[in-house]
Amino acid sequence: MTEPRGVLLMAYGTPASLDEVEAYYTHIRHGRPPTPELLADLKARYQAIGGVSPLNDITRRQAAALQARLDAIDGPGRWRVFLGMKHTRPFIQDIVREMAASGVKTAVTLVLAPHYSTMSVKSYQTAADQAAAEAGPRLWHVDSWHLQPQFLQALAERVTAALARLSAGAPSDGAVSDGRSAPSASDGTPGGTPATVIFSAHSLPERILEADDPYPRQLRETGEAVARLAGVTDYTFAWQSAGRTDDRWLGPDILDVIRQLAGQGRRRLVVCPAGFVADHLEVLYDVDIDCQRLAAELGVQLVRTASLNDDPLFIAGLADVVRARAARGD
Ligand code: FEC
Repeated sequence: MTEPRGVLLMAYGTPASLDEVEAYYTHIRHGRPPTPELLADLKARYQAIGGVSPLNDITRRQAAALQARLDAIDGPGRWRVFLGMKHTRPFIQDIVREMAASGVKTAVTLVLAPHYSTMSVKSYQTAADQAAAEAGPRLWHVDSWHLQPQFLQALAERVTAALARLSAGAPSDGAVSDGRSAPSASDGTPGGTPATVIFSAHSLPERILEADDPYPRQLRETGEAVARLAGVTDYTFAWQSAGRTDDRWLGPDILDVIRQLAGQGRRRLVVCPAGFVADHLEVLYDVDIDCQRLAAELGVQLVRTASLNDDPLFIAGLADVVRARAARGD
């Protein structure tokens, strides 16, 4: 029988309870414990989204769906999907050792983040490489998949659905709070106010630009391709969720972009967090609470695109990425 090929799926990870937030935050900060103020602020954000983030559950569902999709294509036993987290258990390093111990000789690695940066995808790969240096397996990295066709299609469908919600005058998750009536035309441009789509991703320290990091360009390419597929011409880009550090972070920040668009008379916005593939804190708090609060203050209707989570089209795209990387080999 052919030996099973491994897939090392890697994701950010989230604390399982509020008690674990301090250790998680310390890990994110490379071992430096947060100040009491920073810790309290982060715990308050988790509390605001219900106490814990759904990220770990969703990530596990994504891994199971990827395994099922690969089994459906290549038959059971050909692939074994392993899941490792960057900042919580099961850590990437432990999972790489588990893979080696279970006899996996070669594995494709895939980060659940579409855009490559030395400060994001590369740091997952380094964690995996360091562990694999001890006893294997041989790792074939996928650097980025920001133009994968099914991923783009799934995002475009969500943009179209979000625009329809605006056009249908759906309640904007609390954004229209000043009593004005919601837009009612179906072409997305009632009253002469076109809808604007904001494609966003997690900000990173600006120093990534010194080494010509592809991260900003790849977000732009994703947004342009999704806009084309969805037939959208009015769109822009923004960075969100910048860390609470002294670094200069990539801008413009999404809150400033919302203010600027409102200042130009835009009253209907769609936020498409294209850098993320699941519901988690940066989406459920930073967009659904922070951006919505500002939109409400400004009298702007704002709808967020639904997250990809374990959407079958998206998972089929990930399976294609894995198989293409394996077919390429060394
Ligand atoms: O739902 C959850 O509990 C986890 C949500 C979560 C995701 C996520 C994704 C990315 N991050 C990226 C970069 C940074 C950098 C720093 C940083 C800090 C935090 C903090 C929390 C947090 N991140 Fe995160 N990130 C998530 C959560 N992130 C919580 C700490 C508090 C705060 O600053 O808000 C700054 C580190 C430092 O202090 O030195 C840099 C990038 C992504 C998207 C790619 C990926 O998923 O890996 C890039 C999800």
